[in-house]
Amino acid sequence: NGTSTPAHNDLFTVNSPNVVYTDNEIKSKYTYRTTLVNEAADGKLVVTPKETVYDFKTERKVPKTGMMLVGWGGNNGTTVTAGIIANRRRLVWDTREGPRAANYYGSVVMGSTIKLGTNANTAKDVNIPFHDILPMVHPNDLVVGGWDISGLNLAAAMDRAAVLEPTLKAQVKKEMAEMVPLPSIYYPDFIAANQEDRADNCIKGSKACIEHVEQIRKDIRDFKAKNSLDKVIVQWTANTERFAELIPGVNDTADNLMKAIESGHEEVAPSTIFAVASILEGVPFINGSPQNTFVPGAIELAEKHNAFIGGDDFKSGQTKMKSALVDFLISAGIKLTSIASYNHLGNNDGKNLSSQKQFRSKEISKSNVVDDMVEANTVLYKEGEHPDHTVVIKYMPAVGDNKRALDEYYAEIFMGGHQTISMFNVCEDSLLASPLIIDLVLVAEMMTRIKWKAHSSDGSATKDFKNFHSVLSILSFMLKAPLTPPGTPVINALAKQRSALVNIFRACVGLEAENDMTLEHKLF
Ligand code: NAI
Ligand code: DG6
Repeated sequence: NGTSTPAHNDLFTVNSPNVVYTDNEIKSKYTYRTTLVNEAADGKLVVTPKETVYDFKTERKVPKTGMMLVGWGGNNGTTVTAGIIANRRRLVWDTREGPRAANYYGSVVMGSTIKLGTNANTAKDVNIPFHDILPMVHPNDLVVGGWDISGLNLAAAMDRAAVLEPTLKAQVKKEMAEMVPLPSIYYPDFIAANQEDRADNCIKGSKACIEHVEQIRKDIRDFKAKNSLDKVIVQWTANTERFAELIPGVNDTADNLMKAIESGHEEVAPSTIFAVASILEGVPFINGSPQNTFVPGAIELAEKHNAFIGGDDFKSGQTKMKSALVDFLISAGIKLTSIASYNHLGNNDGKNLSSQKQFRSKEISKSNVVDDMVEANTVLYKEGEHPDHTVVIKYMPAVGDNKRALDEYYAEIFMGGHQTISMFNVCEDSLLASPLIIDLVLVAEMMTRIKWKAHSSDGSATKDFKNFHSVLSILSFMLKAPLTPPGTPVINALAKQRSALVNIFRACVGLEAENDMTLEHKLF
């Protein structure tokens, strides 16, 4: 269960004076080209190309990595765990449609490719698995553990989730039965009252306290030591909490948040306790649910400790489609005027979301996902103008994990005409979310091994190599409401999110950002 790879066996090497390989590192020099726009006194725009030269260095040793999930015994937690075991053991199982084999479909890292370049002889594109662009952890090597307020072992919890085929479950049952979630912290006011009957595995105390932070820190350290891990990543895939109230003096700064925890303030959520514990332990923490875990004080704490955080809310089925489709409509010059999004589901997530305060957290994260695309198109939309956007979620136990999402997109087209797109999207919730959990861990881990330095004459030079900003906005592709460093823009458009991820990784091996000009095929 988990191996340590001493050095990466590169699929390719870059032949350039800007790229140096040492035993331990890949070093690249990369020229980042942007465009600055100034408004002159006469109102005209003056546009100046800008270049900044960066050095990147990437650690080549792939660490033995642990993934600790909060909410391990839930639908996502059990499905991702069984999926990793099935892949590691290359399992094949029977279904009524024939045999099925383990795969990582739906993981951008494991299931998609990157164009490396053009074949020097045939001029055809050469594409490589995304996973091979940098020396990344393989998900089969992840050691999985975590916490849950429900004490069922993972085999029983997998049965409760009712997601996977019985023929697959039978093959992983023995291994999963030996996995038991650690007791967790449960503050009943933060999740729906209808979850109370599964809360049988709780650490004493029903509001924030420093002992809870210390217990979670100890759990992380013990897990790391027991499994001889180099690194651990913690991820929240537990129930959606209500939003915590933002109160000056309580959660507005790092110091106030720590004082609020010490004094047992009622507005500190369990997810924030996990975030604080991870930050203090120097372990990346990712929030896969929509609540405001990262209150300003938690973000400041992460910055202070140079720790990585990412969030919020996995972008799996309906919203992923939305962030691709709306980008297409608006970038095609079609004026989207309303989006009506309805979905019903019957899993425990849906049960929790049938409570108004928890639904409100999800409604917020699902509603803001088109803002950047609308704001960017000043031809179609006046300042402040926005398409109508409604989000409805209903709990229908019968459909279980097979969420049904119905969306109507209504748009104005040429000469007063209308285009209506109606979509029926069956999103097998946990099967779509599980690969995202893996991607978030793999990319977050990779980011802990990349350092940068700027050497430039425009004042942005840095003397020493540094980490990326604590808030890992590079994870946006997998998230509905991407957290970004304070004061920086949020990108929701799916293609832009992917392009940021791919191109930052390319820069680390000294390759130009992917562009689709293909001049080599257009100029003869
Ligand atoms: P689930 O309800 O099956 O699992 C959540 C688990 O968290 C449960 O086992 C519960 O006992 C546990 N839990 C609750 N509070 C806890 C705490 N304080 N500490 C430890 N464990 C705790 O839900 P599911 O389907 O696995 O989803 C998990 C989360 O991911 C939800 O918040 C959901 O909204 C979010 N999400 C799910 C997506 C999907 O497609 N499945 C996509 C986007 C977000
Ligand atoms: C229903 O909206 C419940 C939610 O937890 C979603 O299943 C989850 O957030 C995934 O949403 P989406 O919009 O990414 O499919």
